[in-house]
Amino acid sequence: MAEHESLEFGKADFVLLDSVSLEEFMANLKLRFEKGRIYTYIGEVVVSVNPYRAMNIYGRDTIEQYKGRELYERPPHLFAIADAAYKAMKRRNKDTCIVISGESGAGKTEASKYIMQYIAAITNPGQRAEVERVKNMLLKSNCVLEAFGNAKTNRNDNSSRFGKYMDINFDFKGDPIGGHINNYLLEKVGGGSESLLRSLHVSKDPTAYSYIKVGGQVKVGYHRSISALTLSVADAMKVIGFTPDEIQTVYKVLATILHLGNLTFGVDGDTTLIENSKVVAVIGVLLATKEENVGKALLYRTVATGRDVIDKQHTTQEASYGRDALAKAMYERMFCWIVGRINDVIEVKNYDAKVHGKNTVIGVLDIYGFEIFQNNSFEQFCINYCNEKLQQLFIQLVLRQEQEEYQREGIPWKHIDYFNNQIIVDLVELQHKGIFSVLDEACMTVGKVTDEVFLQGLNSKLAKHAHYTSRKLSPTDKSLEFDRDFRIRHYAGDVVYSVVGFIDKNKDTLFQDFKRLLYNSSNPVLKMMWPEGKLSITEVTKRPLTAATLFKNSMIALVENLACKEPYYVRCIKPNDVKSPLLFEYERCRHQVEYLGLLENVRVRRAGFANRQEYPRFLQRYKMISEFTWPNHDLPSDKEAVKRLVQGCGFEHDVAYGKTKVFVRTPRTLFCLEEQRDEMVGRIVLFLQKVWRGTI
Ligand code: AD9
Ligand code: MG
Repeated sequence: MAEHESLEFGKADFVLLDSVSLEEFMANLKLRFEKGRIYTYIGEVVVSVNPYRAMNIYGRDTIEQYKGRELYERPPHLFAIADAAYKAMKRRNKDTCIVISGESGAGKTEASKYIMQYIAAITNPGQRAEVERVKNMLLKSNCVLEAFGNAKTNRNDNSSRFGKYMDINFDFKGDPIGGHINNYLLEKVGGGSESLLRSLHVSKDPTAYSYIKVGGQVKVGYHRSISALTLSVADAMKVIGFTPDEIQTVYKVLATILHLGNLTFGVDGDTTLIENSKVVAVIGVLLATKEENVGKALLYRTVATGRDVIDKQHTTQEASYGRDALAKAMYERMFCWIVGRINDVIEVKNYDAKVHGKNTVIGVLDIYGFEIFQNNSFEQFCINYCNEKLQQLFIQLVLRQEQEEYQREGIPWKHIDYFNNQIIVDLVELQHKGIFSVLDEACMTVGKVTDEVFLQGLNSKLAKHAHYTSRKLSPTDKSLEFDRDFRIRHYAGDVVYSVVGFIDKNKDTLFQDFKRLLYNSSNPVLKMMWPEGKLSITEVTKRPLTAATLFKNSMIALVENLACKEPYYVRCIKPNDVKSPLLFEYERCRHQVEYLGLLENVRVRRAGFANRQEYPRFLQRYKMISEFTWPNHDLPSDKEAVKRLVQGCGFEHDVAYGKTKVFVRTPRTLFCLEEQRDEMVGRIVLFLQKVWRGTI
């Protein structure tokens, strides 16, 4: 029996469940996980459970099994979805995207890597050198971005601290010719790693740097899994085309950041001063700028008052704040610069659409998953908002796509309801009333604004919102602190956010003096990272957009971009919190199944049709099981021939005939067809062998 029908491994498609209940769904998910079947379909959606162990299912032989096949012909796999996206792109000239979602540690990044590997493996059969080069760049760029953009959190040892959307462009032959990466919000606070230091050769003693405290909480994290600049990453950078100077500059930026963390400030009378001036000298050398300029930027701020420009001295507190902001900004800027350089190298070149036809795209989205920490701040708020947006897109597209196809093909359809999370998306992003707007407003307020003022703003604007609360609005709720916390009821669960730091993180608070300092460096690479340092103090008038607004705009653009592509989904589930390959924590998994809306997904799918295929394709695959169609039919159309075939098998009740496609309601029918086909193919082969041997 084919594996997809074997009861031992459960149902390969949740649509096949005898009845759609949470219990049945969970029982199937658990059984399959325990049997090492980590992938299961809901129609064309792949549900994946993180196995937390190496699986022997990604090799060359497996790739060969999935190449060019239809989804239901093989056991569920990421490769099948990658192949489906690729086929849609190649056969139908469609731009497609693969959206990978799930909470932190659920396996999104791993999935995105397997998908990329699959696409790389099945393309360029002609071994064209230029295509090989592009493929190599795309794969290598992943490794570099991960080195700088991932970090250990308490949820995931290799957590993506940035969101990544990567477009891969294909030529008319279906071979990759380039790509483009968009990155979203690099989180600037993290844990600590010793390996950074080793790789930087700055000091063998990690405790020598206050930004990195081994095993402890860190103020500012640059460590990423910064074994980052280990040789393999530097190598990958070299292959991508980073020059030795550029790589050196990256080292220097990282070293600067570490040294900055060690700077301490003190006072002498009215004067703020740097206590360890040797460090300033080191930073001066690293940044290729004068030591006194570094010192001045750290201690003073240039302000324009009317026509005068004066140097205003920082308090020690302001100076420490500036120092930390500089360190964070340098890391972020470097990361964006790296992405930009990679894009320069991988962008499509020399492709003339007039000659070669439109180039098509597969986008792969791997973004930070929904997360709840002990202390949730602005970063978690943005990350979780992003997940709300993607959930909204899923709702719209899964429904829209189904409905549109039935309409096009002239097949009747009944509507199924989802929990619609639009209300939460609005709570965050709505103009004037949304949380981002309230935050921006607080940041515009003249004078000293505090995070508490922001919280008061929220309380007054959102008092009646069903998904928002705070201690003021709900005085008996002891889990919320006065003047500090608010709680959002997200689609994926409740999260308490602390407002501490929201205002600072939202403003672009890097003093202009630092931008000028870096722009005036005699290291041209560093200078390039800070173009706005060119502006003199009197020229800087415009307030930069806030982090919230930038993030919101980038999310809206992302969703618009995804919405115009044909989407494929991977829904990742994290089976336990202890990274165990054996443990299926029932409650934890049930919660994810619920908030991901997987059950509704099954219902929509069952109400509709599990499979649809164009008539000629259907015939080509199954014609051998009917005497009317084998080896050829003499009916007026392929549609008529398919009707005869289906009648002959007794499946009419399960099938509808659209204009260009036949729709099969349940996967079981499809599996039956597959089995009959297997049997016939077997018989035909046997027959041919006999003919060959002369025994017939
Ligand atoms: V986060 O939102 O970036 O924090 P992800 O990306 O969802 O998260 P990731 O892909 O990094 O999670 O997976 C976490 C860990 O699970 C990996 O480091 C692997 O150790 C493990 N994992 C995930 N998927 C697989 C797999 N298919 N096979 C084996 C896996 N191990
Ligand atoms: Mg990740």
